[in-house]
Amino acid sequence: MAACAVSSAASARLRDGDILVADSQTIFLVDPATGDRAILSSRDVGNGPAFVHLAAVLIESRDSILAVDGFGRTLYRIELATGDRSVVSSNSVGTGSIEYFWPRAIAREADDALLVADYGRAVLFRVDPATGDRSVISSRDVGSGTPLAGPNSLTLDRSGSVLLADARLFALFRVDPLTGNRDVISSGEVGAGPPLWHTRGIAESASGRLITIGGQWSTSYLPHLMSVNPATGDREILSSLDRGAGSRFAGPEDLTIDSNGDILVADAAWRAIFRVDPTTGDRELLSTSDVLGVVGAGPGFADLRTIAVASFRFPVGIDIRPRNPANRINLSSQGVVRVALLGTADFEVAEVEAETLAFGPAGATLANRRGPHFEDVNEDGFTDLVGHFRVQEAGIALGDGEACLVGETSDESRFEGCDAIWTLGPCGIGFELAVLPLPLIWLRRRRAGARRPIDRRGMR
Ligand SMILES: [Ca+2]
Repeated sequence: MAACAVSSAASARLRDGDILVADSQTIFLVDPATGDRAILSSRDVGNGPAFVHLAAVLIESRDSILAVDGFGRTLYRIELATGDRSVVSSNSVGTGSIEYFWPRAIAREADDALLVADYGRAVLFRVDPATGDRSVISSRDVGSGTPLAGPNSLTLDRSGSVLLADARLFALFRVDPLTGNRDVISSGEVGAGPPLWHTRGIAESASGRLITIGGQWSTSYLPHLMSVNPATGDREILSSLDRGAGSRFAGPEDLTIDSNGDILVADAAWRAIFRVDPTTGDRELLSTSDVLGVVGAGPGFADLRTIAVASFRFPVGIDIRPRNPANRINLSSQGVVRVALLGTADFEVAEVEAETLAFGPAGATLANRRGPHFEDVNEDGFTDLVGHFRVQEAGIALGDGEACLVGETSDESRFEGCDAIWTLGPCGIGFELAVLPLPLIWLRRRRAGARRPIDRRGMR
């Protein structure tokens, strides 16, 4: 146990943004700021059955995580304080009509039920975390649509649908969690663009696009990140040898997206974690101790299999356009939208760090230099924080039904509040552009006192 003294993260509690990665037989905690690595659970750290070949990890709380052992055919719970491992579900713990063969992916539903994708069985299970009992949600015999062949990654989208990457079919699926019905989101037959290839890893970006990994080092179709439109299945390469700066990928195995919207990629061949800019595709080394160099201290990785990131934003109330129930947002407006962050007995808005406030998918920061002001907009006796955010910086898209405000308090707790919105198209103007001759538009805008040129961003 001597080696553990320097490398184990005894009495660890997860903080927002903490990164967890797993080698076949070791789970690491990685500091997102420094890249420092510590072993949370392994043959030498923590008691309980030894891992055989880990495939996925899931953050359960600040104090515990779940891990899927693919070859071990077991779902474990790991206590972070000790690294101790206990069996949550296996072929001998919990019941089910079909046995695990090669479970490889895990996600958690809103009611805490677990979803486990079995690559070997081509089955999606729902697992009771208390009893370990498993039921089949989707398989060749359950649910309609193209049968799965080799599901190896899964996540839930904001509506609660299951998103799943199939490494044998080179396809992304959406699975209805109630019926098990399967829709192909993108594949050789669905969607245009560069092909999916040995698909692995899946995550939903802040803008709603799906990010997955494709390509292989040993082929001419080199490893890359693919960005997929979830409505059309259309694909574009987001980061690759030809797109984005930084060290190329060698063997990316899994990805996740942190609360800043950055894509975190576990590369097994480089034994490195990359942080990828979702806009430029630029790749930055976040943690490694191998041929690419040294970023972060602590034991090195051996054969990175999977990656997850902690996200613990606590919910708060906001009111977009306070006292205005319609919450209309004119997307072509050059103006600002007022957003009130609602104080409560448990949440004092005076504790909020104003510069951390970010509104909308693109994270607009406060528009006015003087910062927010404080008033009780809903007259409940608790002071609220009112800020202004530029519509053009918020990244809200036509048809979005809600917008969210995130931020941090002075003790670095992160919070998030969302409110319904009603987007107005490329403004009244966008519609008129399509039907009115240009001089008339010019006249109307002059009459309206508009001095700015027509905003082309609003014309899509
Ligand atoms: Ca109030």
